[in-house]
Amino acid sequence: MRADEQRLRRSDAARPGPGIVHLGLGAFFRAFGAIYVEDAVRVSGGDWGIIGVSLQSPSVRDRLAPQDFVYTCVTQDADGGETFRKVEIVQDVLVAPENPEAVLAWMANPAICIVTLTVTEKGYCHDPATGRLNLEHPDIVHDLDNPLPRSAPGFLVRALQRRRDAGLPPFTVLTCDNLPENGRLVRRAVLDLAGRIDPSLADWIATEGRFPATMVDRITPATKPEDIERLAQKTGYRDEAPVMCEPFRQWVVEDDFVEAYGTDARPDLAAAGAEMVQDVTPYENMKLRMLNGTHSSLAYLGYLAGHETIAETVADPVFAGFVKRLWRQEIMPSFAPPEGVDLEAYADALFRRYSNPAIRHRTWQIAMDGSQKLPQRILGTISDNLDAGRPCPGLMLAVAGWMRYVGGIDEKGQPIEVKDPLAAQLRALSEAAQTADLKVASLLGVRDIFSSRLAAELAQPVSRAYEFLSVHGARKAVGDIK
Ligand code: CS2
Repeated sequence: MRADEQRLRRSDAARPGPGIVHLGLGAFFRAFGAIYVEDAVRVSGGDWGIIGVSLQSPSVRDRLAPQDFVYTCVTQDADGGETFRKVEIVQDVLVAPENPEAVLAWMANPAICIVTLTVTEKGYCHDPATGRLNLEHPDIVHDLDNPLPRSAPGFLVRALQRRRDAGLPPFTVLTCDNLPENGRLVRRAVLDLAGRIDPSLADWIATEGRFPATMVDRITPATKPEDIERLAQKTGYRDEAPVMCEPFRQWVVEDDFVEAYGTDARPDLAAAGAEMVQDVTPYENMKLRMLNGTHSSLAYLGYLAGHETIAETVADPVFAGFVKRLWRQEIMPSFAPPEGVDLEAYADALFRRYSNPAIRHRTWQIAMDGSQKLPQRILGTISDNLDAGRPCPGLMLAVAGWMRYVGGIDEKGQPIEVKDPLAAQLRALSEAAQTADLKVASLLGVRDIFSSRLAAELAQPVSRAYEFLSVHGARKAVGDIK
């Protein structure tokens, strides 16, 4: 840190009291949910300060604490313009493994009315193929017998238990993760766990608890060290925890919050631009399939073709044509859009967002955790296309691309650092099989990802795509999809 550099400091503005605990304080929520909540408070007031919780690592807390939990949200336009916003809504950050009791105490605090989550797809400890809680997950096994939990479902259940025992209403559980019917999924996980700890607690949560579904959208690549240095040079102050994001943001929220708090159950999110609706499903399908489904398809095939970022991938005319065809031929026909939404315009806007050269969103980052992402992003669309008798060679190629990727060797024979809860199992399955057909059959046998019905229907087309990928490479395979 240069001697003349000032550390980012909190302003003298009045701090709203805490009203929200957020589990999983990563870059996305700090560029997204925190912005909406701060805007809602600016317009309509309310004690909606955020207590952040990291469930794994102390790094975010260690970066934010010296600057009193204030940080910069850097919005990056496609034409190179940037805006810097100082965000002050986060009031504290706890590290759960260091002090789970402190986390539970905040979640059981009467001032807290909402617990939001961005714990990624794997953080719900559920079985992706069924949506039910994985009772063999090591953190769930621990949390069943320990009042001081490790998992997100564990913290939700134990905190709700304390609130029930103290005669307090529950908090609203507001998930902000990219999962279909995310509210119902986290409710199911909480009830599955609570039911095994105390059935009367599960009944209370089922009756009094609220788990609204939401659709969240803002492209927020991981912050890199060079981002921190460049920001310091541009602004003259040092921020060790900035977040980088695109200008676009969209939050669609099921308006179903704990009734005991009445009109004070939530911040005025609509005043901040969120859409409060009765049913998020059409918005979820649109976003998970049109954005996340093509994100993952481009991530695996783009990475194999040697493209480092999404912007570089869609700058390649072969991939540009591929993704535009994916939207129109294989994804848009598979679901009913939200009322009044023009899917052609939505797809065009997505392409412009992907093309933003300022957003250095790595294919490797999006490729993470594919075993937890594929079902809702790609396999659901394939299933619906198969039911409708609609060919979907592009999505089959995307699945083959994922299979090549988890094999751990790229097209130049270099190792791929595969980040996935099932990485070791997937690589072992791939290595143990000698032919394309056998590799595909082995990976299709992972029931956490592929149902037996889908595995049977994917075997032939995915094997063919995998074979072509192995011989001709990703760029030619993508170019041949018509
Ligand atoms: C991305 C998402 O990393 C990924 O899996 O597909 O984080 C994506 O950037 C967001 O859902 C965009 O809203």
